[in-house]
Amino acid sequence: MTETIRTVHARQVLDSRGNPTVEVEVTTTKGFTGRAAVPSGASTGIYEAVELRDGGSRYHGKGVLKAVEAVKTEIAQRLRGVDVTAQREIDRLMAELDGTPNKSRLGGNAILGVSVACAKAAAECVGVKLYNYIDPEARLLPVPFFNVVNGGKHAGNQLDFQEFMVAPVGVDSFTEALRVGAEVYQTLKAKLLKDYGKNAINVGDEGGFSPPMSTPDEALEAIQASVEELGYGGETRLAMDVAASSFYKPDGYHYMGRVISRGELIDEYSELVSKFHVASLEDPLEEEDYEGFVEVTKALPIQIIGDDIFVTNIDRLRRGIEVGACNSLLWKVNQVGSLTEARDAAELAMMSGYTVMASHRSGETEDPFVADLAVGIGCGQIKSGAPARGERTAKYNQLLRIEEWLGDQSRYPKGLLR
Ligand code: 2PG
Ligand code: MG
Repeated sequence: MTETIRTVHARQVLDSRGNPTVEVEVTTTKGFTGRAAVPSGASTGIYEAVELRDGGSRYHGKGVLKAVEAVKTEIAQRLRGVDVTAQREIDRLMAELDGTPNKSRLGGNAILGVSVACAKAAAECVGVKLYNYIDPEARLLPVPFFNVVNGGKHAGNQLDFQEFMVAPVGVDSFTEALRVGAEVYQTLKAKLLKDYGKNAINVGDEGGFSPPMSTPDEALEAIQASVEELGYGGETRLAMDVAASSFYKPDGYHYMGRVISRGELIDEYSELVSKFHVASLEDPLEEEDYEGFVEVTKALPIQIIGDDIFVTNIDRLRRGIEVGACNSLLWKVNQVGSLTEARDAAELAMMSGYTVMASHRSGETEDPFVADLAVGIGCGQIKSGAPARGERTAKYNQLLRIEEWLGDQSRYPKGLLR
C-alpha cells in the first residue's frame, strides 16, 4: 500500500552565517515525518538554481519568506496525495510547477527543502535510515576532506585560494580518518599560534583557520608540517578548492597582487602539486573556461574537480565529459535544486569514469543529510569543512554513526587518490 503526503510545511530558520534559510517538514497520512534545512553558498556558480530571497530591509534583503510561502501554498497543494516514495515524480511535479529552467519562480531553496524532506519522510515510512533508503546496499563510507585553512570569500585574510584541505586516504575506517583530521586540526592550531600569533587561530566560514598568510605555499607548508609532526605523512594527502571564479576578472586572474594568465596560473599549480602532496584540485579556473579545464586536466596527474563549472547540472557536466574538462564532479544537491536531478548528475559522472565528491555549503545548518546522501550514492569522498564547529561536525558525526550501524559491512576507500 502506498503512503501519501498529507502536509508540507515550511519555516524560516538561520544558517551558520546567520542568514535566513528554508526548513521544510513533510508529513504523510500515517504520520511519518521528514524535516530538512537547506544550505547556502558564498562562492556560488552563476548557473546554480536560484535561491529565492525576499529583498527589502528585513535580514538585509536575505529573508526567505517568499520561498517559505511557496512551499506552504503552491507546492503543498500540488504534492498532497502523492506517494511519498515516488521521489522522481515528486521532483518532476515541482519542476513543472515552477516552470523555469533555474527554479527561479518558486526558488531552488524551496524545492530542494521539499525534495530532501520527502526522502526523509519516505525513509521513516519504509523504516530505514536515509542512507539506506537511497540505496539498500549502501556501505561505502567517504574519505573526508577536512578544510583546515580558509581563504577567498570564506575568510578575512589575504589568501586568494578558498580552501586548503587534508584528506586521510590511507587509514582503515572513517572513524580513524576523523581522528587523524581532528589531531591535525589541533596540531595546526598550536603551530599557527606559535608562528603567527593569536589572530592566526581565528576561523573562517567553514571552521578552518584564517591565518594572516598571503601565499598558498605558506598554507600548504603549515598543514604539511603538522601532518608530518604527527607522523601521518604516508596516510594523508592535501587538496585545494581554488574557487578561481572569485578572483577572475575579464583581464585575467587577480592573484597575489598581480594579474596573471590562465597559463601562468596552471604553472603555479604544477609547482604546488610537485612540492606538496596535493592530490585533488577543485575549480582551478573560472567557471566559463571549458577549454582551460581541458588543458589543466591534461597537465596535472591528479583529481581535477568541477564545482562552479558544472553546478551539479547534468547538461553542463555532459559538455565537460565530452571535451575532457575535469575528471571529477563536486556534488551539491542545492546547486541543482532537487535530489533526483543531483542523483542523475552523479550517475552520469560515475558512468563516465569521473569521481564524485559530495559537498556541504559554506552556509550550513545542523541538518546532516549530506552525510547520508554521500553514503547513499556510494561516491567515496565528502567535504564538510573543518573537524570543528557544530554545523560541520553534524555531518562527520553522522558518518561515525553510519559506520557504526553498518558494522563489519562498512567499507572505507583506503588508498583513494594515491
Ligand atoms: C565550495 C563551497 C563549499 P560555497 O566552493 O566548494 O566548500 O563553498 O558553499 O561558498 O560555494
Ligand atoms: Mg568549490
